[in-house]
Amino acid sequence: MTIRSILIHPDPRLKKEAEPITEVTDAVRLQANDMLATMYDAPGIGLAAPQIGVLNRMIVMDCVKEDGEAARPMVLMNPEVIGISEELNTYEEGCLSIPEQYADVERPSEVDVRWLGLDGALHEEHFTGLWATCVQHEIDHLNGKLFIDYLRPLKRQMITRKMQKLKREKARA
Ligand code: K1U
Ligand code: ZN
Repeated sequence: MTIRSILIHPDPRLKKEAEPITEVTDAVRLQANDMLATMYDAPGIGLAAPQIGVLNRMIVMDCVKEDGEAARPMVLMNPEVIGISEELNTYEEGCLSIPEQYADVERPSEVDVRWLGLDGALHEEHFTGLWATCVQHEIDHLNGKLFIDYLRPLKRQMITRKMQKLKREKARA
């Protein structure tokens, strides 16, 4: 298992639409293990393939936060939202590609999602709470969308400038 580096915004690879995965190969299984290891190491509750510079439609998640509750690592390929609740929920989101920046984002509070699993079968699940927020945030990554794209242009610009500065400082170090 390899911890992959996470791209920091702004990066053109974070703005691209990712390609569907057509077959569950050894390379795909390796990518899933690397992504889970990278997410837990960060630490984060989700990660999408474009964030490690791989432009395919794989996301991983584990939103179990309670101490003592069993972890639930999930790998979703080609995930599709097939139903949304009318009710909305606001959550202060963060992003591993936009470190230390947080903002309120409003999204449907519950979603139904269909995806291809590592077992080669199609799965469907109804997500609520943090899982619903996280799966929508990760699917956005597959479509080149970041949580800051929901913010007012001025706030988005401010965060982008902070990230440009952070990247310049990291490059110098
Ligand atoms: O996609 C990502 O960048 C990962 C991101 C997922 C996410 C967070 C919040 C709302 C929606 C989606 C993160 O995991 S940021 C880190 C984070 O939220 C966290 C880290 C450690 C413990 C608990 C949460
Ligand atoms: Zn993110």
